[in-house]
Amino acid sequence: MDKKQVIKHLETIATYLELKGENAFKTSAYRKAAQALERDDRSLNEIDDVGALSGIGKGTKAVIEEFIEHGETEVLNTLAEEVPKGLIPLLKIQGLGGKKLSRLYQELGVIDEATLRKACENGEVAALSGFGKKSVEKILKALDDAYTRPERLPLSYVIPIKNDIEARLRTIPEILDFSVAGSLRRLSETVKDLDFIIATTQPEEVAEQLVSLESVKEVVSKGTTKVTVVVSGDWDLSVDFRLIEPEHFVTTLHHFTGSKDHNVEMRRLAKEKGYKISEYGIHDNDSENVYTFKTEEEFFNFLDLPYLPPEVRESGEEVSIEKLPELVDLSHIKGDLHMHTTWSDGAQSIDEMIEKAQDKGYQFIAITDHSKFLRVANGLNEKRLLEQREHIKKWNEKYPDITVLSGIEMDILPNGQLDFEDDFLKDMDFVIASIHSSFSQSEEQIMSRLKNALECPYVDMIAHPTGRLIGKREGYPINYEEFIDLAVKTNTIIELNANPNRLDLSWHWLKEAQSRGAKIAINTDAHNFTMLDDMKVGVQAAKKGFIRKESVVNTWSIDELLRFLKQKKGD
Ligand code: DGT
Ligand code: CA
Ligand code: CA
Ligand code: ZN
Repeated sequence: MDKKQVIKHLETIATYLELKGENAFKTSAYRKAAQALERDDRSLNEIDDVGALSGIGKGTKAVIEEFIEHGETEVLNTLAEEVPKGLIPLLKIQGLGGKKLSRLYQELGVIDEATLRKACENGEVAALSGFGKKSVEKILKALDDAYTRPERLPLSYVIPIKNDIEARLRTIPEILDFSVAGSLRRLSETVKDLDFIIATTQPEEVAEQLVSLESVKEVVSKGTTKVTVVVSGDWDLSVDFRLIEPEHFVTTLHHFTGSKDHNVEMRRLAKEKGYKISEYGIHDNDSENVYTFKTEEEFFNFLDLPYLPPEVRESGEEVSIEKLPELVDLSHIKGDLHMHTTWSDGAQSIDEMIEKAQDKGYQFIAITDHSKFLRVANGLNEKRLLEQREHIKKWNEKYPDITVLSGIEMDILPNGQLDFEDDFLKDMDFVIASIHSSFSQSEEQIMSRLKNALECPYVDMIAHPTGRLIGKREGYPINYEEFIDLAVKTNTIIELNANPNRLDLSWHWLKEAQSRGAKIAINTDAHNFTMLDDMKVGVQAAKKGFIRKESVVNTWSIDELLRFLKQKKGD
């Protein structure tokens, strides 16, 4: 249980009360309590008595304590029974907050997607004061966007489903080995379906267990070599399981990892050498011999190739690369240069984040909370940032085995101004600049904002350079080449944001950035403990862009990194 979960719970109660049409006084008590927690710099564990915070009264204190102890509360459970279930997903529709939705519910009897559509189409919504024709159009468009399944599902949607399936597969004793394959194993940004390869000598038993997995909604086919099911969730997702005897596992895994283009090139290469590749192994052209392998590495080596990690198996070019350089690997990562704490909108305190980083064996991290412009995230002004710097300084003196950089994720304002003056920035250990506002500006305006940041000698890195959310938001328009070249010229680090929703810059442009001489940092932008683990996905995305170890600044030693940062400032 962390602070964010409590805050979210209180806000949910407020929203439900609002939907129900309760008086504003009651609603705002919960909002105020949530804000009080958000404003406080401590984590949940560090607050002895929540009732002592201004903004939290007796009633809300009791609710908070009940939630911390039981993970649920009587208040919300009761409200959840009173408010129609179909209203809740509608809260996510752009332009419909609790207040507006409450009126649609109270005045027009809207209780779910269908009734909302109907009320939009028959003119009832437009006739409601404060709504009008324009807002009806917007609502209908937003409904279409939210309820139409995209043809390909974003990575962030399928990763938890994959993890869940893997956890189940581990419990089936007849499964001797298994792996995800297909586009997800190659870390494509979006996927059509999931593919798993399973080694077993008892395919009937395994097939039986697969179709009875909890999340399975529909069985498309069930054989002894292949089982296809549809698993439910926000969207339906099809999953192919291939069942194969253990000796053919590696070649089957390679085959169904793809990509198709990679496989075509592999088959061409094998043919040149007098072989034929199939799921079952490598076959001699002029005899009955079939070679099988214990690892994919052996398989590649048999054809005189180095091990090609799944992420690079894409265009087919990878098969003919003369010498594959040492690509960045999770084991190379020595630190994380972008994370948030309870001082802004993170769930854990500075100390807690540092301890977690130590568990990961990191040599260094940067604490980079939001800056004052980002008020919704409780961004830090100069005064609070100075306080934070003091806190971190003391920490470093006490525990010298990990270096904690005093950083900031500073907003680049809509007019291009930076949120802090140079004079203030120059004493920070690590300055990130990023855009969180006015995404609809022209490419020219956006580029001029980025340029201001890049040209500031105290800005060390640009975070999530395009602002995209895979499958959800395109991001603001940037001129990639110009951005990369200016980053190189000014020695500014380009981030690969490892959050699976972002992967920003994308691997394609990272590859270009590396070839133009850019320095890259792979960071999680963690807002809680769990998100620190996104480093794994980030490194996979970097591999996909053929990013070498030395291009990634957080594979360097802390001394090397500090030298680089010092040089950049010009001292
Ligand atoms: P996706 O599902 O569109 O996101 O991308 P993949 O690569 O996962 O494609 P999928 O699921 O159709 O097939 C998995 C891999 O199996 C694919 O990358 C290449 C390999 N493969 C081998 N033989 C065939 C074949 O006959 N058809 C297809 N579609 N794939 C094949
Ligand atoms: Ca697939
Ligand atoms: Ca498939
Ligand atoms: Zn951030």
